[in-house]
Amino acid sequence: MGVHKAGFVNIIGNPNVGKSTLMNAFVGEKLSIITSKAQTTRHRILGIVNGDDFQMILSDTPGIIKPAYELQSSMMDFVKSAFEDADVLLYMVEIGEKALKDERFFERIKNSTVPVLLLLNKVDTADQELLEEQAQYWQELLPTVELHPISALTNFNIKNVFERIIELLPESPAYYPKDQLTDRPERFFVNETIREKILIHYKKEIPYAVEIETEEFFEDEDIIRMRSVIMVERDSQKGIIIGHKGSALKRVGVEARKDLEKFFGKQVHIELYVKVNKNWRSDARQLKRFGYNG
Ligand SMILES: Nc1nc2c(ncn2[C@@H]2O[C@H](COP(=O)(O)OP(=O)(O)OP(=O)(O)O)[C@@H](O)[C@H]2O)c(=O)[nH]1
Ligand SMILES: [Mg+2]
Repeated sequence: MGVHKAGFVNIIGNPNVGKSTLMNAFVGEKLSIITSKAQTTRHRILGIVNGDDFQMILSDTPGIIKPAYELQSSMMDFVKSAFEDADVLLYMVEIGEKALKDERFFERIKNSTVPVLLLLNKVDTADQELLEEQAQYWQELLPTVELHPISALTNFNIKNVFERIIELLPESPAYYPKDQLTDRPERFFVNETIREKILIHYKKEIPYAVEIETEEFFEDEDIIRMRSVIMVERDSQKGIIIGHKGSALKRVGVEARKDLEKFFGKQVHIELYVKVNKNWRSDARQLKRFGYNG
């Protein structure tokens, strides 16, 4: 019998650098939604990769920002918790970026007592000269940290980083059953899939004012029936979400259904409706109900 390794591998970094793309690449499933907009991820989401002699428990986290309202503070609490229980930290930056938006987080990375891998992402967008310049910049800022250029999108260098993480994992029995992929229930993925479509199709503040709650989730033999409510903060936002004769909302429903059918491997029926929930983003009680309690 060889040794068994297991541990928490937490991905942190600025918004939009590719944290969720990396987690999905490692897990091989679309656990985290991905869009071109910042603040796509709002929660800490576990993605578990199991092998015979290892269990890698990845955490995807929200991008680091200076919080302006209660929801964002809760998002940053998820990031803080990811510092606290990490066995390995993956600090992700992207080509062209200059240091972390929040100095205190950056100091924590610098002074980390657990191994940190600095992942320079999106190298598919850089030529050799830019890549070398960026690598040098980061290596000077964080001289003790191991740097790996990667592309989470094209899988460049992903396998090497994966193997390096396994080397760094502590000797430990598994924390979760070996067939478990995530800590999140099915409804969470329904909510997130709908939110992804809203991030993609609506402009400006709308996606940030939206929260989803799946009220019903019934699994039959050959179909899953679900009903979800899209909450917005104001009446005017409700109209925008629904669109002319319901066309905008319908598009969200159709696209979410397609993704969820892939995710669950089953036919899906989804009913969507929109409700105004005034200022939910700043209401501690509401936030708690929606699972933002850090
Ligand atoms: N060219 C390129 N684009 C990438 C790469 N990795 C991610 N992206 C793109 O970058 C954007 C953001 O990706 P996400 O994975 O959502 O980034 P994130 O860090 O999780 O973002 P937040 O959750 O908002 O903090 C998406 O449009 C991705 O397709 C990469 O290696 N190369
Ligand atoms: Mg994300």
